[in-house]
Order: sequence, then structure tokens, then C-alpha cells
Amino acid sequence: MSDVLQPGRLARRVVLRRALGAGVGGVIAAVGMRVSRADDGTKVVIGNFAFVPPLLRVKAGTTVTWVNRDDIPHSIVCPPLSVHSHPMDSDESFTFRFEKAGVYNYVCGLHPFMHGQVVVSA
Ligand SMILES: [Cu+2]
Repeated sequence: MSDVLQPGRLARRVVLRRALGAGVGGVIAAVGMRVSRADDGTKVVIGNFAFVPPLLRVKAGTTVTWVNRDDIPHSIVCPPLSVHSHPMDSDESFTFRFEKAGVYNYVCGLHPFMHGQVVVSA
């Protein structure tokens, strides 16, 4: 009974991949991603244990979307902003609106060696 978590995650990812391969976009939408209105903001892609771009410059009021394109879960943790995202599975995303100017460093909560920075100007 203790092996429930990992196989479950794996199975879910396989299902997602199959859905993508078949072009069944509706299945992805039903998983609860917050991707739909993100394109008018700014995007950071997560891949190979890195945030791209690692340094993002935006204006105050910008919504930033992180999209996980890796094969394993990642999260966004930024203590000064009390941000601690859920672990994003492959192709899941997380959004946050930066209201105030400042320099914000963040890490992946699951891999603290992964660093990113958002520089917000007024
Ligand atoms: Cu990570």
C-alpha cells in the first residue's frame, strides 16, 4: 500500500502523453491546468531542470506563467511573495501576477538548486 504514490503519478503521466498523442486536447483541459488565458502574459518554460529564461524582466502587474516541459514534477517557491505552487506535472502550469516592483528570486521546491529570478519594474 505504500507504493501508491509513484506508480499513480507515472500512470497519470502516461495517460496524459497518450491523450496528447491522440490530439485529445479536451482531456488535458479537464486535468485542471491554468493555461488558457496565459498567453497575454509572460512565460517561463521549465526543461532539463532549468528555468528558461532564468532571468525575466516584466512590468508591475504582469502575470507570469511557468510551464513544466520536463518529464518530472517541478514547483515554484518564492518566500518573499509567499508563493509556493503545487508540484506541476509534465505540461502543467502555474501563474502568478507580480504587483510590485522588485527583484524576486525563486527556486523549485522539489529541486532547490534550480534558480530563477523575476525583475519587476514599476
Ligand atoms: Cu524541480
